[in-house]
Order: sequence, then structure tokens, then C-alpha cells
Amino acid sequence: FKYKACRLVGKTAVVTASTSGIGLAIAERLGHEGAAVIVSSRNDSNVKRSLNFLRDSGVKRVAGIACHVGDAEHRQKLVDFALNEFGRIDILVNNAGINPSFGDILEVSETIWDKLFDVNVKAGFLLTKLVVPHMQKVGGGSVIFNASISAYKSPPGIAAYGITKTTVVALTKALANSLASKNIRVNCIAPGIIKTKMSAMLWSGADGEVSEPHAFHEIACNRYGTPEECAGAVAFLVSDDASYITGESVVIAGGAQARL
Ligand code: NAP
Ligand code: ISN
Repeated sequence: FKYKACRLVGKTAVVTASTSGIGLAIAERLGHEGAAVIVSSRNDSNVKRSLNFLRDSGVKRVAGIACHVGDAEHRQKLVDFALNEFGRIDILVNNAGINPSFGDILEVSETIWDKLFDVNVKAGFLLTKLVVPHMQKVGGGSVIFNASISAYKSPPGIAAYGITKTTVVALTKALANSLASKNIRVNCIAPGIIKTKMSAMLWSGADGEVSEPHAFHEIACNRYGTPEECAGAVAFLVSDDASYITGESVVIAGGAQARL
């Protein structure tokens, strides 16, 4: 194993949107820490490619299924698949999030607004509801949402996306209160600009060169973050090392200010 810590041996983790970027790094890290991992995303060939990648990287117990998180049937199939493959669910990482438009908030159509909230907020809420009874069966569990620093500071051009992420922070706190008595902890990460496909418009300059960190974010570390730096925080939060941490948001943004 790449990591000496094996904090998650015996656990099963379901990670949504885990065939690229932050989700894939989370799946890899949880797998290296000993968890059995279910990967998923909309595209079946992406699922197959990430399964090969994870197996090659040394993750022993991993399986995958296509799942569009906005589709109720897909969510149910994901849960059934995880139980069928590994018999239990201890960890749910609601990583899926979309950012379909760029422009002034008043230009956002009702259709785009609804789609943003469906995928970024409602899908994770409904998937959590599906998974909770199975976590209870194994005596508890841990749920993670992927919010964003945009939750705290209205991001120019993607303000509606930011509002969905503020809602994710609120949802994290509400679910943490509701589920604490069932020994289920709920936390979120709030990444700054992480170098992935989704944020490429921010970090890739002309000619494919990496651009300077965006002034809006005022990144003290003066560099962008990596998916692996998000995955390390998730591995900690879902482990027993974080057993007294719930309802929290961990900002992973190189020192950029993040306050509501
Ligand atoms: P990414 O590298 O572009 O990967 C996106 C992943 O999501 C892919 O695996 C994609 O696979 C999957 N996906 C897209 N729509 C989906 C859906 N409806 N249902 C299921 N899977 C879906 O993106 P990323 O940057 O890692 O973003 C992951 C999360 O981090 C998002 O919630 C995002 O808001 C958050 N975040 C990112 C940044 C950043 O700077 N990158 C910062 C803060 C927060 P398919 O195409 O096969 O579905
Ligand atoms: C994000 C997602 C896509 C593009 C830019 N900045 C972004 C964020 C963010 O989550 O903070």
C-alpha cells in the first residue's frame, strides 16, 4: 500500500462521480486505506477505465456501476449494487456536482437553476436517505459532501453554483444533527481551485499553459490544489480519527479566506 495507515479495513465506501478528478482520488485513497470501494459516474466506459486504474494502483476490493445521481432508479441501483458486492455500506461520499453555465446570476434560466439544485443538493440528500438504514444495520457510518469554497464567497460567473454549495454546507449541519443519535457523522469538504477538468477554465491559460492563481481566491499558498489533497482530508473525516467531528466543513483552499 502507498499509505501505511489502514484506518478503513472492513469498511465499504460508496463514492459518487468517482471516475475522474476529486472523486477518483477519494476512491483511490479510501481503497489504499483498506476500504472496499464502489465507484460510479454517468458513463459506463469511464467506470470501466477507473476500475482498471484503481486495480492497477493496488486497490484490491473495488467494483463499479454507472449512476447518474439525479436519477432515482440509478441511485437505488447504486445502493443495491454496493450491498450485493460487499454486503454493507459504512461510508457515503456525495461527491457529484455540476457547474453548467457561466455568467451573471440574473442570466441563469429556471431550467439551469433547477438542474443545479437537483444534482448538487437534492441528489446527495436523497442518496443519503437511501443509505442511512444500511449504515444503521452496521452500527453507524460516515457521510461526506463535496461543497466548495464557493459556498462561502460568491464566485464571479458561477454564483448560482455557489448558492447550491452554501446549501450543501447547511445540509451537512442539518443531517449531522439528525443522524448523530444513529452514530452517523456527516461532514463536508470545501475545496478551493483544484486542478481537474471541471475547473480547467480557471487554471488553464492560453496554449495549455498553467495560469497564475486567480486573484479572486487570494490563495496564500500561491498554487492550485490537487485532488489527492482533498482525498487526504476525506480519509481523515471518515475514519475513527475524526470520531468527534460532525456537521463540519473542512476548507481545502491553500489559505484562501472562507467565511459566511
Ligand atoms: P471532474 O474532474 O470534472 O469530474 C467530474 C466527475 O463527475 C466525473 O467522474 C463525471 O463522470 C462525474 N459526473 C458528472 N456529472 C455526474 C452526475 N450527474 N452523476 C454522476 N456523476 C457525474 O470534477 P471535480 O473537479 O473532481 O469535481 C468533483 C466535485 O468537486 C464537484 O462536486 C465539484 O463541485 C467539487 N469542487 C470542485 C472544485 C474544483 O476546483 N475542481 C472546487 C470545489 C468543489 P461522467 O462524465 O462519467 O458522469
Ligand atoms: C469551481 C468549480 C468550477 C469552476 C470553478 N471555483 C470553481 C469551484 C470553485 O467549486 O470554487
